[in-house]
Amino acid sequence: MDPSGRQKLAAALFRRYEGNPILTAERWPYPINSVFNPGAIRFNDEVLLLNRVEDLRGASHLTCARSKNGLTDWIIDEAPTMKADPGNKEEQWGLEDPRIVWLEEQRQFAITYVSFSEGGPIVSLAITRNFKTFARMGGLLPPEDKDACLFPRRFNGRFALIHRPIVRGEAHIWMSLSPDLKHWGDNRVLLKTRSGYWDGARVGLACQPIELPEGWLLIYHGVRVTTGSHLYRTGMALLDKNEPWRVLRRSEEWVLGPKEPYERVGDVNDVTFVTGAVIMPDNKLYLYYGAADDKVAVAIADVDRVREYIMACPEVAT
Ligand code: BMA
Repeated sequence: MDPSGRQKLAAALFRRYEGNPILTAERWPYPINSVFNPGAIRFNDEVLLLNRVEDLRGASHLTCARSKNGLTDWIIDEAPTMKADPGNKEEQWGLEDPRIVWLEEQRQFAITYVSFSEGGPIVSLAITRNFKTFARMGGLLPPEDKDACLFPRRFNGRFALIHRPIVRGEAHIWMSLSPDLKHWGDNRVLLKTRSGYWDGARVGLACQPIELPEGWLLIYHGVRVTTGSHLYRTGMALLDKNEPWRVLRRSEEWVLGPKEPYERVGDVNDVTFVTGAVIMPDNKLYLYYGAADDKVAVAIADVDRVREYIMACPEVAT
């Protein structure tokens, strides 16, 4: 496929749900400032969003919302589902940006979220079966680290974590491996920022990795810094199925970026920040994202079109 054919496919890949935004502070069961950046998973035949909710002091906690069709009739927990523990220095300034994955071996859900510790943001892990009680497993790696998710299973005996530490001021996506979800090593850069591109300033994982016949679809955010704002957009890469530390392909262009008024204007303007994905029974990919850091929206793509698109993206030299 020539680049202009591919760019056409990229521009038409996602359709925004016409009822966006789907969750807002105005329609929340208790007083809050904003709701955004939700983890998403299918649970008991529903779509479950674990939302980042910013309270009226400016600290975040996590609250569940559930819907049968993933679009309307959301049932929202009446009180915070997972709150920061005030006695725990790891969580001093709240909990943010969860990603959810089903761990096949443990038969439980793993939630990787950002804890705001004394020393800066760190990636923490919690395990749950029911999204009511959560076993906290603590911080995984030193600050400053964000945008993390596990894969559903081990590779060559080890769990793999995608995350985004800041190293020498640079914000690339990394992968680390662990035999036990506690001791992490073999840290390596997975995907770098591309200077001059839309993802030149920062990159970070978006939602949980998605398994396709071709490999793991890595959806990520990229940032361009302009005189007016930080533009947060979404791109894709393809990782090897058995050795996900090998990047096979990467999109040149973004597939979702701030365009609609609810994405352009909010607490932080010009942000589309994807954190959750589900594949629905009709083979549609629903991407859930924070819009302008104060509401939740959803964009929908056909999984077969996504596969066609990522296979049309340039191969990455390894
Ligand atoms: C990132 C994170 C996200 C936020 C985004 C845009 O660094 O802090 O929580 O949505 O910036 O402001």
